[in-house]
Amino acid sequence: MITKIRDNIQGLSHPVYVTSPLLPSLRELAGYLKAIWKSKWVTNHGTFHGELETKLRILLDAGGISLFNNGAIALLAALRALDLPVGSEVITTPFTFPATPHCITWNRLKPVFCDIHPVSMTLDPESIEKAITPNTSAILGVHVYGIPCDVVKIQQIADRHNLKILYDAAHAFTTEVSGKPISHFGHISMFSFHATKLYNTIEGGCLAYSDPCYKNKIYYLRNFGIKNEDEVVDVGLNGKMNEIQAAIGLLNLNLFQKEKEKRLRIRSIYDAELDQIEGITIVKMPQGVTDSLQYYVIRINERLFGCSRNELYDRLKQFNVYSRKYFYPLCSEYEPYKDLPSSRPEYLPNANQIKNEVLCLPFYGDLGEKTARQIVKIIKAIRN
Ligand code: T4K
Repeated sequence: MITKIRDNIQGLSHPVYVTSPLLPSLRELAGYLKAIWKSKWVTNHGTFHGELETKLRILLDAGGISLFNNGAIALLAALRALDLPVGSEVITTPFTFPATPHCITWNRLKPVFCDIHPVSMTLDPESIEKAITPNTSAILGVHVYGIPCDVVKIQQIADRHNLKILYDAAHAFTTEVSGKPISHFGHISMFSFHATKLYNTIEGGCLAYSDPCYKNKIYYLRNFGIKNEDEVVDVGLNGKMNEIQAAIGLLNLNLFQKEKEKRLRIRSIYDAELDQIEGITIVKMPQGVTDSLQYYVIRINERLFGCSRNELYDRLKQFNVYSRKYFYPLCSEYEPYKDLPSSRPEYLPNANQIKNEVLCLPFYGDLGEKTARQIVKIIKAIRN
């Protein structure tokens, strides 16, 4: 397994990435494929699609669930479903994947970046308050790494200013806050089922909402606005999940709990070893929050650790460990957004600091406990 020796540190024999998709067995998948082939109903709200929507609605305890072909299109449709005035401002975080602000912009809305909390790394309620103008229509929070936004304070702010709340819960599948499912907060939540997510349909995602009024609206937005063969009632796009994706989703519903257990074991190895290293802070869930186990994130204090996050990231690669710097750079630094007034670094001090500290380590069930221990050894050796 171990092939390279550099500076007396043993590297991994093959590249190890930040994640690896959870896949059902080919034998089980073949059974589903046979059924799809037999029926010749391959997409457009098929049987497996319906079955998956029902099962997810129960699992996530949501009033309604609408499946999508990916998380970004789901988010795009969710913003549209909120009926926000064109050109109005949507307050969001710069510490996220580009899909978040892009969906705002595609809806002809204006993203306004707000700073994040120094510990939770989610939207800071105080910064939200300061960013509100008469043109603000909504708050789009991201439960980054599955850490919930300050949902209670955000609700209070939204109530005071009559704003809609949308949550990008791409990383927060099955997260609960004090026993309450994460999708119970805000008007609509988006979950991503991309291959890199703990629960996946290869590509896919869904919207979850409590108010049944969104069900029809989202249905039309997902399928060209088609109501029936004679009527098109909205400017919909094609966001439909196909039957093969839904079949993988059904099979992975049987696997994701086991995957969580395996990840818990990997997490405990990392926790036990990394907690003692000066300069490393392990990102942990706040009290009362169930961990979605989507990412294993550490923060590097360059002064105490002895090298920067970037140096650690580069050195790890030399040992076949491919960590990721999610979310560096900030979205506010990307070409389409860098000139926005809200992108100025002086308004986003926490985000600008945190972007240089975070590192997502390889984290998935099949990583193996031995490899996790070896990764820790490599990190310790790099530090010394
Ligand atoms: N909002 C947030 C907060 C998000 O994080 C995301 C997506 C979205 C919205 C949009 O949801 P989707 O439309 O994607 O459903 C990856 C994922 O593609 C993306 O879904 C995810 N967030 C983001 C954080 O990570 P990249 O560009 O980093 O992917 P990539 O291709 O570099 O893959 C990362 C690693 O995963 C690879 O180094 C190896 C492993 N991998 C990847 C793929 C695709 C595999 O082992 N097998 C694979 O098939 O974006």
